[in-house]
Amino acid sequence: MTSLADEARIALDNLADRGAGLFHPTVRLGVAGLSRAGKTVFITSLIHNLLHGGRLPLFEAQSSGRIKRTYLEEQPDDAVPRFQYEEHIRAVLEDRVWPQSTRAISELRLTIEYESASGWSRFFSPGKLSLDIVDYPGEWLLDLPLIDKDYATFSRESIERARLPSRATMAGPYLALLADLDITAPADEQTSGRLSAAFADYLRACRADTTALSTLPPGRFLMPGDLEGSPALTFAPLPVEPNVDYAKGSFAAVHARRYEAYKTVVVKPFFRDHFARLDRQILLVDALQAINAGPEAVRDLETALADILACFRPGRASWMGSLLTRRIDRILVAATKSDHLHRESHQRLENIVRRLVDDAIGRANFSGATTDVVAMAAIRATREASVTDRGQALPVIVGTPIAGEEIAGERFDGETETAVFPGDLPTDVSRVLREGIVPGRGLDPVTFVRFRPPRLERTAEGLTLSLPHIRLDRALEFLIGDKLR
Ligand SMILES: Nc1nc2c(ncn2[C@@H]2O[C@H](COP(=O)(O)OP(=O)(O)OP(=O)(O)O)[C@@H](O)[C@H]2O)c(=O)[nH]1
Ligand SMILES: [Mg+2]
Repeated sequence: MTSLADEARIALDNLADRGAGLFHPTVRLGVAGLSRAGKTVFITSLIHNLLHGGRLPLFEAQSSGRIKRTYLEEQPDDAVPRFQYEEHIRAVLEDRVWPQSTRAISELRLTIEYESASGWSRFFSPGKLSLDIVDYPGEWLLDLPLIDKDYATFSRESIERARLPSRATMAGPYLALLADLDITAPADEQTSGRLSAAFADYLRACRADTTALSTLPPGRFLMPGDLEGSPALTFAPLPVEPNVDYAKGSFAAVHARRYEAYKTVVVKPFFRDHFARLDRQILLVDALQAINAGPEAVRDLETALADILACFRPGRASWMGSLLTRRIDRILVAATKSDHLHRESHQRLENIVRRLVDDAIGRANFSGATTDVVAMAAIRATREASVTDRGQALPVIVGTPIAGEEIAGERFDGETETAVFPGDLPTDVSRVLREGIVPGRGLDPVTFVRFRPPRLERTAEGLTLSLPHIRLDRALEFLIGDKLR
């Protein structure tokens, strides 16, 4: 029933989108990425660079001077809050702090007026393209793969993962509760609450910086929003058998029902209202953090990315597939924060991420969609330099580490600029996947300190220059360049 209604609604939405599109072409750009991957920063920098004519040599429409005007417009969806661009950009430019982690969905429309590249189209009228961009908490993305998964499968996978060596300690309290539980006994709310809380605590522990694990559904357990404490969030994976009818009111039956409710009230609306209407997709990946945390984190990231990519082009037979009347025709996978590396390592980072998503892209049958991989930094917080050590020139990056960050026992105050030797990424990609980067073997972890956003230089006339970036222009050209011809 829900599904039929959903389909009708999507079809209508898409018709409305299309109808409007005839007069006024729009591109709905999905910005996906696990939490902290850099979505909000990417959107903020993209808007700023387009609004202020940033340095974007590889973005042809801009570099050739064909863009006449760029402005923010009222967004098309009344029920979605506006992306707080002004607030985010003020934080970055004036306070030099990064935007807060995102707690809810928001949207913005950016309109570009341009002159067509071909003389014939120019004859008619100047072109106009609206770009609708949606931002949301990265945790929610982890939920999409649940849509086509029943409770028994979700439980089996979650429990297997919780027992992995890297996770078993963090999952200890949850696994101990499971060991004492008779899943066929009548469910009581206290026990259910304890199970669900122990499971959520374990997911939160997995996400800490040092472990940096990625595969952590359900996403709302990490970022509950206004659903905190509701029954749809009060469940946990239990060791249920597939295809068994458990007695009504038993733990197994109650938790299975709540899992289904979670999918219906949380996951499906998110997919329906957002993902089913996208034209283009950028998937941001913070591979450096995973590489620094070790091979387990890298493999975990690989699994999470494969699950996510599969949702971009689901098969027609699935619930998700049945909703899609539009198809994403371009997917860019972007390794973010490459400003933590010296230029020499960018290609290696790109290769590593390409390797991570290659299988998934092959499997997901993206025929008809163009895919690409790029190493990027939406906001470049560092610049490159070299220092001479015993007659040898070493490449370094220079930036202002965030107050409290440490390298080799030295604590930074948030004001002092520092040169950091960024370390090398290995050329052998399979080695990263197998062993990670092992300290003390010539492959030191990429020294990982977080830097403050850059201080913007001013021209002699007092104008602030646009936000520096790495290959944001290449990303833009891939994502919307063809729509501005
Ligand atoms: N140096 C550098 N750091 C970045 C860049 N992009 C993101 N970061 C860092 O990564 C953090 C997370 O970026 P966000 O854009 O907030 O990430 P998000 O994907 O929106 O995260 P959620 O909202 O939690 O899902 C920031 O606070 C910065 O510390 C970048 O281009 N360069
Ligand atoms: Mg965000």
